[in-house]
Amino acid sequence: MRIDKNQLGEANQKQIDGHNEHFDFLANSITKKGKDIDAIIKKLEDFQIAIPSWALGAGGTRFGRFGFQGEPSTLELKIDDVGLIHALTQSAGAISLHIPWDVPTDYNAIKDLANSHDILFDAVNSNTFQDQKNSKESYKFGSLSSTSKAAREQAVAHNIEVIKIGEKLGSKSLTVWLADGSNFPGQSNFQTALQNTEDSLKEIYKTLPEDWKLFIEYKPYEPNFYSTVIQDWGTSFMLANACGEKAYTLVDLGHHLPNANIEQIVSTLMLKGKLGGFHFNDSKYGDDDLTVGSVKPYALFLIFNALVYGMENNPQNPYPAWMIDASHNIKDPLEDLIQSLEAIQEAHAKALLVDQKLLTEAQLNHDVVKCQEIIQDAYRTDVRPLLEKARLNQGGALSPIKAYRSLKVRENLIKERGANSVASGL
Ligand code: PSV
Ligand code: MN
Repeated sequence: MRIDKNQLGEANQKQIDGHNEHFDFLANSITKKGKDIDAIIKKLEDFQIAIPSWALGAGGTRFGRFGFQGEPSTLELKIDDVGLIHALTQSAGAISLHIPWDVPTDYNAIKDLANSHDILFDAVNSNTFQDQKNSKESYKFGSLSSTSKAAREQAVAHNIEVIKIGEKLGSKSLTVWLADGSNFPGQSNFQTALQNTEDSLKEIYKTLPEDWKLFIEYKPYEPNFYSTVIQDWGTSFMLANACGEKAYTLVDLGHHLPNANIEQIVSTLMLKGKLGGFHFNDSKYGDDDLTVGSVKPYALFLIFNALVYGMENNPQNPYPAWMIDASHNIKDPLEDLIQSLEAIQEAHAKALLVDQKLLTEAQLNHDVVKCQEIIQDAYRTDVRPLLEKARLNQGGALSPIKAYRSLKVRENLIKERGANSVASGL
C-alpha cells in the first residue's frame, strides 16, 4: 500500500478550518514574543528521525510475543512501512538497518525503493550480542571485549563487514552497541575487558571511510546484570576519544540509571563536540523502550532544550543522527511510531520557543524564579498547530493517526501480507 498526497489532501480538507484557527492564534502570540514563526516551522520540517528496521513488527519480551497482523516480513516491506509513516508525518525520512537481521540482496533495487519513498539510509548497526548461524566463535562471554582473541577477531570482522554493507547503501555511520559484560562479581576482569574493547574498536575505526562516523552506544545493564563494559557516557566518551575524531558517543534515552540528568549529559557531550547519535524512547523503570514522551514528557523537553541550545551554540558538534529505538508489544507498531514522532517534534518545538536571550539574562542575574518561568512558559504552550503546519507544508497529514485509521492502513496491510506475516529481526 502507498499513500498519495491527494488522499491526504482530502482528509486534511475536513480539518483545515480548525487548524487555521488554532495556528493563527498561536502564531500571533509567538510572534508577539519576538519569535520568528517561519524559522521555527522550517526547523521542524528539516528535523528527520530514522526508523529502525527492527521496530516495524511486534517486539515482545522474554515472556512472550504477541504478533501483530500484517507485519513486514522482508526488508522491502519494512522500507514500505517507513514510507507509509513518512508520507503521513513527513518526519521519518530515514531507515536504520541492523545487520545481519536486514541484509539487502539486491542493493540497487533496495536503494531505488527507498528513494521512491524519499527515504535515506541512516546508521548501520552491528550485532555481536547474538551468535549467528554457523558462526565459529560464540559471544556468550563477550565479543569486542572477549578474552578469546578469536572471538574478538570475529566481532571486529563483522563490524567491518557491516561498514561495507552500509557503504553500498549510502549510510555514513556505524553504531556499535555491545552487550558485553558480566553477570556475577569476580566473573570478569574489568580492566582487561575495557582494554580489549578499546583495542577492538580501534581496529574497526581504522577501516572507517573518511566521511563516516563511529557511534559508541552505552548502557548500564541488560543483558548482563552485574557489569557492562561500556556502561555509561563517560566510558563511551573515553573510548571515542581513544579512537579519534570520527568517533562519537551515542545517547539512548533508556540507557541510564534512574533519575540520571540526561540533559546535562547531552550538554557536556555537545560542548566537547562528541554527541554523535541519539536513540529516542521512554521508560518508567529501565530500558523499557516505550513510546517516546508517553511517561516523562517534561524530561524529554528539558533534553530537547539542551539539544537545541547545543545545535545553536556548538559548531564543534556535528549535526546528530536521530533515531527512534522503541519496542512495540501491544500497540500497532506503525501507530506507536507515529505517536513517538509526534512527541519528539512536540518537545523539539517547545524547546525552540525557549527565549534563550531572556534565559541567559535571568541566569546571570541569579533570578531563579524567572529562569523557571521562561522554561515552563515554553513547555506549557500547546505547539501542536506548529507541527500540523510543518506537515501540511510538506504534503503530510494534519492528523497522522486519524489519517492512518481513516485510510485503513493496517487493514490494507493485512489484506496484502496476510494475518500471519511476521517481521524478520529481533
Ligand atoms: C540495545 O538495548 C539497543 O538500544 C541498541 O541500540 C541495539 O542496537 C538495539 O537496542 C536493539 O534493539
Ligand atoms: Mn539503542
